[in-house]
Amino acid sequence: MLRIPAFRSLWVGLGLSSLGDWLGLLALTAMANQLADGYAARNYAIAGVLLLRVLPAVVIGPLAGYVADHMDRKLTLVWGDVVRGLLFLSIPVVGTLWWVFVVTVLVEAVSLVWGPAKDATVPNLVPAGRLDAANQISLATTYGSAVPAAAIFSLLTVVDRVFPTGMAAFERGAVDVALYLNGGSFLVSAVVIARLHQIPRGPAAGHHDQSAFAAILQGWAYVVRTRVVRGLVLGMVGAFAAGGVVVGLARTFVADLGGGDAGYGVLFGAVFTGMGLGLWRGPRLMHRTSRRRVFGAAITGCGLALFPLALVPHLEIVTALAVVVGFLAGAAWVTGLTLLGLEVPDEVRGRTFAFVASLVRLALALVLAVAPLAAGAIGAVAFGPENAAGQPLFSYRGAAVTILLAAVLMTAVGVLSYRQMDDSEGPSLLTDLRQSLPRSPGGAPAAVGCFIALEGGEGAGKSTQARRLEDWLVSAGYHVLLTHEPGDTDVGRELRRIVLDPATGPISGRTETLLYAADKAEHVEQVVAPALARGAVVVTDRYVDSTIAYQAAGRDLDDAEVEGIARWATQGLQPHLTVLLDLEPQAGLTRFEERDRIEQESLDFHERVRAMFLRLAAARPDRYLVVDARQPVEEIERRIRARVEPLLTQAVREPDRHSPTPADPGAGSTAEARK
Ligand code: Z5A
Repeated sequence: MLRIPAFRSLWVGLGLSSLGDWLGLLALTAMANQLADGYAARNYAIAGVLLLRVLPAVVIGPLAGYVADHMDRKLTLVWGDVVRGLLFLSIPVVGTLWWVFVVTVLVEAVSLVWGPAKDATVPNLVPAGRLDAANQISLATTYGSAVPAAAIFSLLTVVDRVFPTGMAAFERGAVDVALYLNGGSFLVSAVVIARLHQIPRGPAAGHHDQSAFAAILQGWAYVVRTRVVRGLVLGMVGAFAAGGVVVGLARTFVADLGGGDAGYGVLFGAVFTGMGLGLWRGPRLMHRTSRRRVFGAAITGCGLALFPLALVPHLEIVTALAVVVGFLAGAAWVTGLTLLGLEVPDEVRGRTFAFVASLVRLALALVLAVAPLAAGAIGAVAFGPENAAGQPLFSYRGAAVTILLAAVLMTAVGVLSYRQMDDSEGPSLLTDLRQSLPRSPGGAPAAVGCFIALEGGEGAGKSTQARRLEDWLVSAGYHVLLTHEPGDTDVGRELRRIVLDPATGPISGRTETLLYAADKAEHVEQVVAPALARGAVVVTDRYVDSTIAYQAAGRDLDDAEVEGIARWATQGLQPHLTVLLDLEPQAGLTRFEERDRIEQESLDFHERVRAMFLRLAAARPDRYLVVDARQPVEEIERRIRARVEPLLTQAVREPDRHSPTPADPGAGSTAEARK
């Protein structure tokens, strides 16, 4: 997508505006905290900022959509950025709480127009078929920029503390610097967008929003009638409400735990890092569980994680828990959105989305108003036996207690929505989740014998080292089987011909995977397993990692799926050691003149293969030896021997290497050469 220059420019503009937006939110809440006096007032000031961010959408959302549709789009985008930039720059200059509030409302109002104008522009810049991907990138950029914003904000506050003189020119130190940076990022974004000539002039055509009133009525009727959607909406609204409590009270909560603005920034970043991970990996992690179950379970889990978050008075633990809460919230969010898209029929989908969006904002606005009230009213709670200093053992301030209430709300909402939506009558949720967990890459090494695999790209020297290893082992009196993949069985030879002969021509990546898997199945069943059972040392030239590297990374297939197929084919049998001979593809390919089907692939293909080999090795250093294959043959051999030697305890060795054992009758030599 980013190879399309026009989209790339818009994306840069969006990234800068979003970064500025998040930085602004952090700076404004921190500033409100600085400008207000007293615990309750600080809570109100921060909640005021957050409330004013949400409220305009509820009140003027539909109007903003209308304005966006009826103004020149490019002007809207450029001036939207300029106005927001200037507004942010004015905050440190004016420096009063009421101006913070005014700017918050004005910035939000401008953003409400800017957003739809930007969304309407994307289809003009990218081909229709790539619109999905463009929207995904926009979403990831909008929310993902919260993480660098949090990092910048934390860094600024730390610098401010360590070198207070460095920011002496700014009245409120790091907060002012963040606001200037923020204003600047909007202005740069305006320049980037102004130079984009592909944006059509004039107002957007053919885009009409339904009135908020009709949307609410129709959406409401549909939601009330449909059980699943009811559960979904309940879950989303409940989750956002509970999330609003946490976000609204986070600054004072961090202060209660002894943290400052840097701690607040880190906590903020932790939630969004978790959320990003949840959006990205959450659904995949629970891929064997029905989406409806995942949704309810993730919200319940989120609620449960909020309990220790509220109760454990350590900022480090709270930050770690924030990642978990963010992850589960992200997983619930993306699952909820997908479910809305899938479960709600086309003709009411738009209205339902609009309904959920309004309801969520309303809920957010309500809790942002009520949470600080509750926190302020609760003040402090202390109970339990007194310690030596005469203080009660447990003592919590209003923010923690209110977050605890949010935990109760979120857990209850999660359970309720799970019950409304559960569609799997058979296995329990636990069984479902257990089956979804990523399994250890399948199986284990054999109990007898010793299994060594040599892996690496073309020309890395596997065959050379395999032969040398065999010679050394035989001379030491071990039963050795030297074998290779593909093609060391009758069926395998046929399969090898198909997959490697250039005359085969192009075949689908999946077909290729299955052909290699069939070769492996036969290889393990007929050759490897029987030799290991005899106590032999089996040295194989290539094994499962080759499939993950060539078929998954090379052919761009899902690595977990390809690995699953290969592990299934090999009955989970793993090598005791995999020796990876690492060599740049360019160097390896020059070691040959003739090229087979795979060797003919592009350099990029071989680079991906190499990266995957290295990744697999990095994940299990105990089971891998990575050797730089540019070294002399003898040096590589020495390193392999040193690593293999301690692994030979389970292998059968002849007392007198010149006399064959009864288990291997007839063999004058202990080597079984097969290649
Ligand atoms: N493949 C797959 O896609 N999926 C799978 O699951 C499996 C395989 C199992 C099998 O080809 C192809 O199948 C392979 C992956 C794919 N890709 N391709 N193409 P193969 O069995 O015909 O060949 P290979 O496994 O790729 O090995 P190779 O290309 O023959 O290279 P090698 O065994 O690593 O290297 P070598 O034969 O020992 O040495 C090559 C040359 O380099 C030779 O002249 C040596 O003298 C020289 N050499 C060796 N070591 C050195 C050092 N250290 N310095 C300098 N020169 C050296």
